[in-house]
Amino acid sequence: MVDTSAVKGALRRQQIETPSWAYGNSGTRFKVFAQEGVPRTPWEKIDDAAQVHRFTGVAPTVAVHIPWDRVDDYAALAAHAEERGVRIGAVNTNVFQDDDYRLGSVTNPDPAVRRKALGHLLDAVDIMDATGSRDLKLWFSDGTNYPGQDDVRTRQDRMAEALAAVYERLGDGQRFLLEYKLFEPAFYMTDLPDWGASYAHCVKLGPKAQVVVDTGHHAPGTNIEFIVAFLLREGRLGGFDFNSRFYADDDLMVGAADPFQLFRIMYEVVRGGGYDPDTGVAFMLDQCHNIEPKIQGQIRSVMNVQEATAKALLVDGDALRAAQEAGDVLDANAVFMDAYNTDVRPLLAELREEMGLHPDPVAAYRASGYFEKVRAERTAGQAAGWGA
Ligand code: PSV
Ligand code: MN
Ligand code: MN
Repeated sequence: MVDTSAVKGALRRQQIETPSWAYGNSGTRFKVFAQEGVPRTPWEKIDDAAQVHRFTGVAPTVAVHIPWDRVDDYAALAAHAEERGVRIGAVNTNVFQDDDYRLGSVTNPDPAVRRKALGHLLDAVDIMDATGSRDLKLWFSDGTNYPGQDDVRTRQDRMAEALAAVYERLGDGQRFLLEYKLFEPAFYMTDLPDWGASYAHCVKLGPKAQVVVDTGHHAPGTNIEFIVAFLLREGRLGGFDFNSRFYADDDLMVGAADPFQLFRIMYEVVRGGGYDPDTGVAFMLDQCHNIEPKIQGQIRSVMNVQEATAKALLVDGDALRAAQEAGDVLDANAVFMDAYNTDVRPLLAELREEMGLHPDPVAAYRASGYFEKVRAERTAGQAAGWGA
């Protein structure tokens, strides 16, 4: 039997990080449907992120993305976050937007471009110093479109050199999370295409280099929970970028496409100790809300992660082990599925009330009038030319 008060205790201390870029106008490369009332500045993105925490109680940090969230004074931005009841989380780098990066950033054949990209990564660590962030998130769009376009091995050498320089620069209590992605924007070969490549670079460098698993960055059918179990066992799972995919890197709301997969992932996290206090596994969202309201989309996503976590915590470990050791395939599977099939929404509603929150965060947010208020302010500002 699973002790539900222990489950509630574990859920109470959950921390899910939301991304600043989810609050602004962003979307697919075909069309961004601009929404009224979205934040005009990094300060306003933090204001919106604070609402997600206010109504869920489990989203106390917000990731920033440089230069999208460039400000003059990052310590002031961190202070603004604290004032709103949240903190700045991971600093995300951006070496994929400038024309200079046509042939790559840190793996570019041109040493001047490589220096520029590395300079940006090192500047991002300065920002971490100012914000007090622990994590630097590194995602590279680097790769090639055509066989023979560039030398695969040499590009690995360039990648290793850049990562070593960033690693060197990390201070105490700082680490980098190295992301991988199968394809896009590079279509023939990506320089960090899978967890194995990220992992190998991290292992060479040391414990401050960790792998981040973006759930949208794998080939269809990939067993992501195996990757999670493996990385945790090796002490190299730095965290997640959660989102859903139906086809490619869709960046849809986590738990929308495949809630069962999310449950299986969270089960391996719990099983591997990744949910223990101070484990260092960062639970981040990396999503875009192109057609749905953004703050509500984030609240819904946070709730989806909570539901999957609750189900994972409800797996009866003793019963599961007993069935596994007895080689009872069907019983073992039944124990697992029992947890997945449990409706955890009443438990979460109860937990929220115990935390002093409304049991239905989406309804409470809608009733709060926050969005109507900021939409009026932000639209008036835009009309008067006071925008960012
Ligand atoms: C691009 O694929 C991407 O979605 C990566 O997952 C990054 O984490 C994110 O953009 C933000 O840079
Ligand atoms: Mn990501
Ligand atoms: Mn992505």
